[in-house]
Amino acid sequence: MRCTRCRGQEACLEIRRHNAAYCEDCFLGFFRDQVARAIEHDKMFRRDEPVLVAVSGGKDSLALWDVLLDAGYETAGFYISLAIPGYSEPSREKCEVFAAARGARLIVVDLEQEYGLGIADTAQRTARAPCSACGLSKRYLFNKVALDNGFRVIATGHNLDDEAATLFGNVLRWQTGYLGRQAPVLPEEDGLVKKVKPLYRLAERETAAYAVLRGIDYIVEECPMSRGAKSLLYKDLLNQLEAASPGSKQSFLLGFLDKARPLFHEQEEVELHPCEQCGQPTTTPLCAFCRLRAEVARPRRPRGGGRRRDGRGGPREAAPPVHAAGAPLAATSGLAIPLTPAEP
Ligand code: Q46
Ligand code: ZN
Repeated sequence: MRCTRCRGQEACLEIRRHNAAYCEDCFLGFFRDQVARAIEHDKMFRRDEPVLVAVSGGKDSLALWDVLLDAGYETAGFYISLAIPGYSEPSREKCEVFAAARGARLIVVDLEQEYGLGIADTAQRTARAPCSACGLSKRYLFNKVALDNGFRVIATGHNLDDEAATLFGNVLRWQTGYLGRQAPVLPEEDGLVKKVKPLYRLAERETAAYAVLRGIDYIVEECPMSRGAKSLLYKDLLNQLEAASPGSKQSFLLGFLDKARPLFHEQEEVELHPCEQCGQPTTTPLCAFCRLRAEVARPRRPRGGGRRRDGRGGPREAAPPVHAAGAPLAATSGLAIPLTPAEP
């Protein structure tokens, strides 16, 4: 099959939702165009605005950082070490090697060493699922580190598959609050930096193809905590739909953003004020992150529910409600996707 763009070269990747197939050069051009289109169409950031890119060591975030560096944007990478055994070390190394090879700045925060919140340990010490503690910590640190380092925009590598799966999950449970906030751009507001997702028009296999063609060494293994995550099931279901009807994922997501999201977007203003402990914006006296730290620092009760000999004590108290908690559905897949076959 010939490339539908240049008509000269043999195509290496078919993109059925666009009714197109591209050679390597034209595919890279297509990928860059889609990112540029998202940045401009959704007014994500200007040429002169520095962007903090959240990187995990996976294909999506490193592809995003690469495409922005290549386009001449001023960026720094931001990696959070989650202290997940067998996963955090190699993923950090991928980010460090990527940054060093390009002479780019990488900011690293070690959640365990700096905040006492290694994800595996935090999940054990609290009643939380690991992804809940992880999502909460990431949201907090994205904002704090961006502000501390003079960035007003943070970009994440969420792709079309991630966003469609998140949307599917939110629709399945009619999470109207989350539906109102699902967007490729969340604007800056009182103490919160702007959050953008420049890859939301590109499928997961396209970010994998871009990473392979650009020689990016990314971590292929998924985070071990994502095993059994609902988002993976939703991605499978949407992939089946896409195989039978190319373009379904894209029309599901873009149609929602265009026609339905405004219906869920809450008009009511939420009042943010500084957390009494750390100063980050929150709706409660202490922010969720500070409450999580306090919960983890609390001495552990003895095994067996901690019931004392005098009969008092009893089972562990329920965890306090946490502002803006909830695990992100976007457990990124690190599948090494072959370049040639049609979409799954
Ligand atoms: S990194 Fe964190 Fe994901 Fe791992 S612990 Fe869950 S949320 S699965 S994107
Ligand atoms: Zn706080």
